[in-house]
Amino acid sequence: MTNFAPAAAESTVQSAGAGILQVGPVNPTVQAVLASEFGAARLPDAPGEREVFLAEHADEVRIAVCSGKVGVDTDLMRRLGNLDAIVNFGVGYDATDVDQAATRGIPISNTPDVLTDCVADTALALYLDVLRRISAADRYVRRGDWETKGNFPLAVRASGRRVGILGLGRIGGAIARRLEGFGCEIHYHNRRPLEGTTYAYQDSAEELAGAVDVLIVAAAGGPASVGLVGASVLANLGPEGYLINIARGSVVDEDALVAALLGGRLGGAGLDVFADEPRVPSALRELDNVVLLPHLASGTVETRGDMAELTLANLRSFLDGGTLLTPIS
Ligand code: 8YV
Repeated sequence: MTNFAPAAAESTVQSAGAGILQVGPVNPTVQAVLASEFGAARLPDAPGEREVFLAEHADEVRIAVCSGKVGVDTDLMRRLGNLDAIVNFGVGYDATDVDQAATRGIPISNTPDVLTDCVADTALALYLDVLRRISAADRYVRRGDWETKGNFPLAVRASGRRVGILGLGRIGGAIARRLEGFGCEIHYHNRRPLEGTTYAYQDSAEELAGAVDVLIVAAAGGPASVGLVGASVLANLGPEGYLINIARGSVVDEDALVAALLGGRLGGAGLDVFADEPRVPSALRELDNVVLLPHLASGTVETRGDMAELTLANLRSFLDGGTLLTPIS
């Protein structure tokens, strides 16, 4: 690994034989430590340079460090024939070929728990914003419409609603607990009902949407959840219904969502994630009943710091003892 180009220009220390590769952009703290402490290389983004790099170094790579957004995909994993572990910054790892990793016995770590509160807070922020039209009202004031047009149109009540959580895991549960404080009636759908919860279980995403006023998507990304929220789910939510997504863009059929919003068949949406980030369908930008965020749910100084620490702790644990602290399963 000594021929690896260091991940940051200021890096001088090389840890010969560590075999650590940074794949795609990662959190700045993680990147700096990877370069300075471990002498890790960064996989070039440009296809030509990447090819040259892999031809020379692929077999030296033992540990790949990536973000949930880029991951280690099918082709790259195939090229890394001696890969021993994948250390993923973020709770979601759907950009990584999990099946290939499992087949080859390559463990993957993620960063659960430390981001649960911030992601749940963001879901609540979107919930309140979409139902009470906070961003739209802010635009109304800034445009001077309050002075020229009078009072802002009435919104709908956010407290006491029926809310469906699609994916009642750690983050879904934290969202539900927050909504209890708003007097909401919680329904959920998972692959199977959970023991020990009083929330109402619904057998499918469609049934969940039909039972609630607001559907909050908190399901993990990956092949099993692609397009889970499609036209039929949106139809069941209906023109008075709202969709919030803080999970992955892939869980929602984005074309069906845009069509439902444009056709007035859905009341509104609050979205932190999209099918092809950072590209957001231009039709959505025109709609006043839609709140759009740039995938920032975990984006606070404290949480990103905790995620960086946990990522590096996983890396050190694997280097020291061959085990990951927070493996995905
Ligand atoms: C991060 C996320 O923005 O953890 C996740 O799965 O979506 C976010 O917290 C992302 O992982 C950064 O790569």
